[in-house]
Amino acid sequence: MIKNKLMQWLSYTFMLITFITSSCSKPDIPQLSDMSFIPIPAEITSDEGFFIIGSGTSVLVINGNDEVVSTANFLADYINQATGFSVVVKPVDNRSGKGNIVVNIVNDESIHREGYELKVSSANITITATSAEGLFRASQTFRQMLPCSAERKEKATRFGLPACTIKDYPRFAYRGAMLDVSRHFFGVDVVKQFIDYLAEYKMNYLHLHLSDDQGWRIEIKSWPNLTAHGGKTQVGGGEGGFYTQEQFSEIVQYAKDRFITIVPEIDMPGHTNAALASYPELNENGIAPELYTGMEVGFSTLATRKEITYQFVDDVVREISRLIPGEYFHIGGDESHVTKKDDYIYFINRVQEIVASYRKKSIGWDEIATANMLPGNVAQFWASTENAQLAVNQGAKLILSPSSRIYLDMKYDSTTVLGLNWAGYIEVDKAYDWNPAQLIPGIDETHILGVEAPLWTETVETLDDIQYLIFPRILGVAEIGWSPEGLRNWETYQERLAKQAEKLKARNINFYKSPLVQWNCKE
Ligand code: TNX
Repeated sequence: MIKNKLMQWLSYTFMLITFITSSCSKPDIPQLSDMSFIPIPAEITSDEGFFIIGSGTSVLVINGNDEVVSTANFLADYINQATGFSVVVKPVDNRSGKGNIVVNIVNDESIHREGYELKVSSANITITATSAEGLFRASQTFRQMLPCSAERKEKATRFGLPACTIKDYPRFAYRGAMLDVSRHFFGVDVVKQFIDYLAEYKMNYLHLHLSDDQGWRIEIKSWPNLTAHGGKTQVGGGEGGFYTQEQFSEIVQYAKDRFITIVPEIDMPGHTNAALASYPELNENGIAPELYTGMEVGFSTLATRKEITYQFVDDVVREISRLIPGEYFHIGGDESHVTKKDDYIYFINRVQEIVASYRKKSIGWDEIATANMLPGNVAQFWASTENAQLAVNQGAKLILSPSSRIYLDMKYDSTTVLGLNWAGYIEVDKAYDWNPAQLIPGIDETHILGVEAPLWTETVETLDDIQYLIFPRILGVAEIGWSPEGLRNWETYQERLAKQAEKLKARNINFYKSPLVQWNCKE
């Protein structure tokens, strides 16, 4: 009897000790070298020690305005989603940061507006930045330090991070992607998802291709038939769709909260069949064509010598400009094969003036460099090096979207089912392994505003399709735009990309498992 009691007591004691030691024992601390950062930060140093994030950890904000505090919530959310904790953000006015994540907003001109320092030490984690934007970029780096299990939303309880110091800032001011919502329409939720993908890799512009031959996708109150008729179909004859101005504003705000600027594109004078079908007066012959659901390009043009055309452009630019805080309005200008050269130049010159009158700068595909570019306007290189040089000779900056490198609608190889191949096949290494400053003769870093990867959607119908074509190539584009050239090479990038696989899988992202990448994850 006594012996039994003793045995029982011993076993309870043993269970208690096991419980205490297991719940307080140090979690595995990952090695800094096992982590995969894309885009790779400018400077990473490994320090002594580690920090454990537990249920008592808070995010303390020093010197932060409301925007900083709400941005700090992203950081708390990443941790909470990963752990099931309820980490909170607290604005504080002192540095009582021990055991916490401290966000310190400083006035320091040596830190880039989007730059940050992220320091993990045994005492705490500090993020130093000059703005909410820098904090947001830092939060993405922090998110990439979380274990794969975090993305699987398994409640991982406490987890540790190795001590380190990361100093980071972007190479180019413009790091973007384009989504064509005209050839196939994508609703607000898909666009938000797309924005989340960009934010994660520190991209800061989303260009929305809002009109083309196959569909007009944004409500214009003064020209309602653009969407009532011109938004009714898409490639293949599906039902199409459009954003009301309220929905569009919701997208703009969602992007803004993630420090992404929306660049709206109204493609003109070509690529305008949907508008021409909606308003006969915009046509040279005054006759509206049928709606178009094919994939050919270059057959449509606005009537460039009719005044009504400029009233139309003015109304469209005015209504859209009011909805965007960003400085750029994209006027298209590509493949106007049925517009006479003189008419094209006359049109592009006038449209740039209209855009300027609403205090926006124009971006246009590289053909616009054949017109007179207004100061501050930007040419988007996609095909013609000659046009790119024309633009630079006029003092304009370039966004680089070389079709043979980063057109995300190009097939990976001959077996890819989705996509096109007019600019060649683009494997993951080809999309990554090029230097913007050495792409076009005579064009160097100082002429380049940044890079943008377009996703044209003639063959793309679902979020699953979008994922397959952008993942993983878009990660490479993000790194080209953000990271110092000296830190980039395919071999080490390939290893970092391989380590992202588990996280992509955990999030159910349908990505292309390129045979050039040794996919793995060390967890
Ligand atoms: C060319 S790139 C186009 C688009 C097509 C794309 C398909 C450019 C400025 N124009 O109209 O959708 O090819 O890859």
